[in-house]
Amino acid sequence: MIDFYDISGCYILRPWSYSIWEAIQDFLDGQIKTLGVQNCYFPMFVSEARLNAEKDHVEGFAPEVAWVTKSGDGELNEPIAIRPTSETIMYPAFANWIHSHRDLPLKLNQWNNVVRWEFKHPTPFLRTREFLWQEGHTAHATLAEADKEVMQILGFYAAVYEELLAVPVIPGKKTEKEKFAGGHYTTTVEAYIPGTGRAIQGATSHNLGQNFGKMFKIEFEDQNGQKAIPWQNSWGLTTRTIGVMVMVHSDDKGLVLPPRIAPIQCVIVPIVVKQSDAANKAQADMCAEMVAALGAAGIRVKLDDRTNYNPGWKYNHWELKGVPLRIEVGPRDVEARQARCVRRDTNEKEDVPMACLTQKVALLLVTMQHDLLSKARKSRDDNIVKVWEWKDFVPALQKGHMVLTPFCNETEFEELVKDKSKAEALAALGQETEDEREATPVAAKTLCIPFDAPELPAGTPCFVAPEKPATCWVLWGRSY
Ligand code: 87F
Repeated sequence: MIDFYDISGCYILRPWSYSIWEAIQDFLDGQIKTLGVQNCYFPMFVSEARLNAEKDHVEGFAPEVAWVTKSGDGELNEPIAIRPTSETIMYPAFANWIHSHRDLPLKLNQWNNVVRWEFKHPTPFLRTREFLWQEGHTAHATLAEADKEVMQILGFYAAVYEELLAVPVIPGKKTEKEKFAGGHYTTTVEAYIPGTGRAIQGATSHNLGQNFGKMFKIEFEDQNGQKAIPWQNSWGLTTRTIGVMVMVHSDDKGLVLPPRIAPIQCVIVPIVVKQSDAANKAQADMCAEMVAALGAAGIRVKLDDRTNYNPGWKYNHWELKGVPLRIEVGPRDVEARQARCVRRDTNEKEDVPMACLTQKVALLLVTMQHDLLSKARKSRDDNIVKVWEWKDFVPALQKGHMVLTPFCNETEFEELVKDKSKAEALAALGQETEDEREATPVAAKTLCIPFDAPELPAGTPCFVAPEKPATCWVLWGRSY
């Protein structure tokens, strides 16, 4: 999937992971185009003046911005930043392009790379200093239209996770503390990693309000001839998706790839023995017949007929890579015109007659896709607990759970929960402090206010400030 590189936080994406990214791109690109979004490309460099044009937005992020200060031996007249995101790069152009309500909606997207010079411990896919993503930026005449798009995009992101990657997600709204500071509100899809008991933000879709419009003087004349400021959205999904998928499905033998995303869905391994030339030919012919039939049915199939590796080595190799199905073809299988199919996720084996191989493989792939999602959903759901009182909160986190609580939804108390949960967890570990570069902090964060939350009975107290009434259910967790 990846290889290491001599700059901390940067990784090489090898073809096996890059082709997964291409499949995600194909899917999502098709979805956003149904909304009329167009792809484009803006420069990766941004001047200091532009980057700082919207203060709220850069504040807090400033330490992560990487700068180019030299060319060759000479200093540049002005340092140039490398994009961490493209709001400040794109919106001055929006101001030039938007004059009338007829210029709206404007819906642009870029598939590009961005750089965020983080100091927390890097992790392949999950936290890298350069990453690939798409960033969508749209402008609308009305708030209602912008609101609608925010949710449509969030639905596409949920579909990338659930339908392609077989990873269940929880859609919701970020609290004021966790939202994108430059915007109006932020929606998110949150995933859960059973192996570590941690949550992870999957992708975000923001309603930016009119904030950027004001800062960048984006104005249009509405249908009544009045000057108005458009309502903007921005939304992004990154190569982190691949990391989440790996963490959710893999086992001790290696990757387990959901069939829809697997670069190779089915590998055929002939079991070679000492036999007559005629028998060898019959075996090779049957393998070729299988490749042709499966390929014709649109199944991504590979024949591993390398002679310099034995079958056991090949089984291992393809298991490590996560190929969903292995088809073994031994001499007796050739005589019986059948083949042995082995599922990567369950190791279930089944002898399938040639006559129905294509149908059976297609069915197994669909079944496996479905089973991976169900299994992940069950372990996710088994790890969400409701907590009503503070005393049960940190113990639930310690067990690797995500915690749903009634909450007053005030930033002050969100900060209190963060501090208190950290202090209690460190005390339980017998530790005084935590390294601030820790990739996996012990404090609890709000993940989201789930859109699909249980009913909150009137008068329910806030779990951390019981003197206050709760206003919503909030999902908390230790996160990446
Ligand atoms: C790091 C440095 C400078 C995140 C940063 O979520 C600025 C930023 O604005 C920054 N890290 N952000 C927020 C990005 C918001 C938004 N941009 C478009 C997205 C999705 C895609």
